Amino acid sequence: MSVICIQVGGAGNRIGLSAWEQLLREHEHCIFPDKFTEEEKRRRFNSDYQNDQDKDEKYLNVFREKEDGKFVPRTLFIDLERPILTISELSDSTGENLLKLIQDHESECSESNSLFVSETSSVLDSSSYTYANGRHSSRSKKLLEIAMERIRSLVEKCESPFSFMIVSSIGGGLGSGFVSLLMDSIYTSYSKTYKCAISISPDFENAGDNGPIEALNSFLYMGNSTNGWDAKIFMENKAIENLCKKEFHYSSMDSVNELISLVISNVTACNRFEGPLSTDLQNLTHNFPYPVMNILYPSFGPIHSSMKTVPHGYGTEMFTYDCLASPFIESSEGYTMCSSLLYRGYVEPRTINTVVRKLKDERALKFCSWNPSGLKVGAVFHRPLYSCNSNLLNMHITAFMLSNSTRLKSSLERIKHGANEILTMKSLLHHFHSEGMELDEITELTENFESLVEGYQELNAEEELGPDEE
Ligand SMILES: Nc1nc2c(ncn2[C@@H]2O[C@H](COP(=O)(O)OP(=O)(O)OP(=O)(O)O)[C@@H](O)[C@H]2O)c(=O)[nH]1
Ligand SMILES: [Mg+2]
Repeated sequence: MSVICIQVGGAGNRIGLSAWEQLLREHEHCIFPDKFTEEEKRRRFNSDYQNDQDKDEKYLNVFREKEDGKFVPRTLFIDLERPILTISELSDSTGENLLKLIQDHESECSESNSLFVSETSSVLDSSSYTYANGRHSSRSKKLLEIAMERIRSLVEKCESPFSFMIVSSIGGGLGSGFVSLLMDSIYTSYSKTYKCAISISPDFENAGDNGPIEALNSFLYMGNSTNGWDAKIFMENKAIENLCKKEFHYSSMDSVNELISLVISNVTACNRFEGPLSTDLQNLTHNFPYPVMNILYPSFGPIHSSMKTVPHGYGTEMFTYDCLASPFIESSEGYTMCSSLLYRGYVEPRTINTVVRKLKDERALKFCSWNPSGLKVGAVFHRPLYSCNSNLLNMHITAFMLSNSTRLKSSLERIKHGANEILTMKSLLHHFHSEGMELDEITELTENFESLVEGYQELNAEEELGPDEE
């Protein structure tokens, strides 16, 4: 199944670029076969583990081959202004190859095939800033019109069934308001297609004066979560920063974006690679006991500094426990409703079964009592590959997990707490109203958010009280 990945807003575009660099690195030998010797291919791409790897065409689910034999990512970059393409401090030659791929495409394609959607005509202000503006301004409506046309064109170029993925930071006006408008529009036009949003919650507690608005934007965006999209993969900048600080002893936007790009690499891995336990994006993110509570947080491991060497005797079990110990939301206790675990690299299914049994026996995942076996497992042959400038140590196996857990209640409570300051200030709500947002809409989104957070709180409370046994 092809994946059309749409990045929105400043953060969305930066993360998107980092993610596409990651995807290109993992398929570079197929896109630029002449640049690699057979030996390099074997070393970099684990081809020992897969027969006829060059003939594997699953990468065409994310890269499209054009009539002239060149490749282009199946993607759109949406922002009010066309982003300036720069590679991050952690990039290597793959980053440069990605820019060249994109620039070549842009110089040759017609406007209707451009990967960039922007609307710079009428208004001077280059920021939408609030959910209300991002969703309701005339500029956003124009942007939506162009975006939907381009999406149609991307869809027409999918030879196989396809799915949508949207990436944005939900603290920005565009990343929250415009994205919710776009999600509604995509839902209306492609109701049966699988759709998943990757939503990055900003660290609004440390965002200074913007903090309360960013929290309110996130609140309203999450309140729109009953919009028919199949799953929201949710993570917090602060938690990811802390993971960087813990292992690399520093954190930067690039290092945070690198870890987020690994989420995108992992959720699409089954659509791009073969494996001994095959599954796909839809299967990994689609077993919610309560359809409205369809939020998943990622965990990934091992996150080891490239300054280290691979610890001796490191096995599948340790990779798995490393993954569990590195959630991309601020950690708290909770009960898991359902989760999916994905191994990358060469792992024997027998070993996976042993580890999964151990996880269950040790109750390492603390499942809700009514769904003690809510774990799906997948495995693909190819591990993620890191840039030579990366902070991350290349490992021969990685583990990635998506979980829907009552742990998410703390994240939602944080957003609610941050947004409350404005929700109780009439003057600021009036400001949202003046940007085109009806008070009824604010009330509806508030109620949706409240019932979402209450859902997680109630399930957590029930488990704490109940006969908590598997
Ligand atoms: N992870 C990550 N977060 C970022 C990045 N840049 C900004 N952010 C966070 O995301 C929030 C939203 O910023 P943007 O993505 O620039 O906002 P936008 O979606 O473009 O929306 P407007 O500019 O308000 O129209 C910021 O407050 C930051 O907390 C980035 O590169 N990576
Ligand atoms: Mg912006």
